[in-house]
Amino acid sequence: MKAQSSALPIIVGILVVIIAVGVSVYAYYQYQLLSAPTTSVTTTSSTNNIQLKYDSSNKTVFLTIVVLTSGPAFNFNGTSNGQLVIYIPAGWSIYVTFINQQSLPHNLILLQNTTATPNNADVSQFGKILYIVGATTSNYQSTGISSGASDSGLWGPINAGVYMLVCGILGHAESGMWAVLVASSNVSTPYATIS
Ligand SMILES: [Cu+2]
Repeated sequence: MKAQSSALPIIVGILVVIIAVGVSVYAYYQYQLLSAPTTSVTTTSSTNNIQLKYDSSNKTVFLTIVVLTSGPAFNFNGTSNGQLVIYIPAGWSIYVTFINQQSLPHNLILLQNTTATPNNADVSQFGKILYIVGATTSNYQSTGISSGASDSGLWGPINAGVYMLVCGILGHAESGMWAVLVASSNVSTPYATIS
């Protein structure tokens, strides 16, 4: 009995350390995934914000969206259901790099959405498709990039508004594969948040 009672705090301590390390690695990985090389780097005032790389002279934000094998099945950078919100200055463009690490194909669409959340298997039923990476306007419902592949595109300039980033393959956005993009004149430095 004595050996058991003295071992318990050690086991609990080890578990706490393992969980803390795991959370830290996960947070750092998400930050890295949202970062891409560019000519200018700057900081934002809030420590909770994720800094994005951008080139202010070209009014371009560099965004890397990765479909991970960990986390929610239908995810962008490990997030789902609008958890990821990206803020850019109105009138700027996005150079997006889309990477799929899953065996299931996926694509990435900038949608001028008309509903707060996806409510149809076909993304064109709740918004207007503005830009696509990994598919075309005629095959986005079934076509994407395959495992390990990446594709990129320059989207914009993007007018002030609130948009959705979605996967266009039937049912994927409805299953959680969507994020939010806000273009606003109130934003001077691009950043992102994950709730
Ligand atoms: Cu998908």
